[in-house]
Amino acid sequence: MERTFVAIKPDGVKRGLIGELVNRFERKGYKIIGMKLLIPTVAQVEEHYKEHIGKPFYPTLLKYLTSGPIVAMAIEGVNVIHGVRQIVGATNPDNADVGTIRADYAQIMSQNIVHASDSVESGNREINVWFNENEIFDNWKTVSQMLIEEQQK
Ligand code: 3AN
Repeated sequence: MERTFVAIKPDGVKRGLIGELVNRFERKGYKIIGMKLLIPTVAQVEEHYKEHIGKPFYPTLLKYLTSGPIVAMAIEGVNVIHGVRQIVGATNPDNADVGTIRADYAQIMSQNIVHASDSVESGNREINVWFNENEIFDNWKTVSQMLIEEQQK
């Protein structure tokens, strides 16, 4: 079981796409173990995107992410890092496969609707940037988990 951090960025929230986007992850059977609406602080964005600080697009990225509320989510599932990135699509919406979130809802890379962690390590690190321990609720079973357990009996 892996964990990933997913954010619906301010453009997704402003366009009224929260339900649509959350649905993409829930219908796969992934488990949302943390979820909140918040306006990111500069410090949170710096911590989250520290590998991008200094890059030419960073000031735009910072302005974009602090421009309004985001939905921060911690999501758990089997191979969830890879699975969620498949659902999300390539960073540049122009290269994203049809049917992915970025192909369906975004036109430009600087407003690409969602973030999803790129590795197990990043997922755990990013969840810690956005959530306190007492904001993670993982002690319940999804239908998919119950089915897997049923098969393993
Ligand atoms: P991803 O979000 O697909 O993991 P990253 O981590 O490489 O992609 O980039 C983080 C965010 O920074 C992207 N979601 C995008 O908003 C922005 N970004 C990355 N590269 C560029 C670029 N070359 N030009 C403009 N924005 C970029």
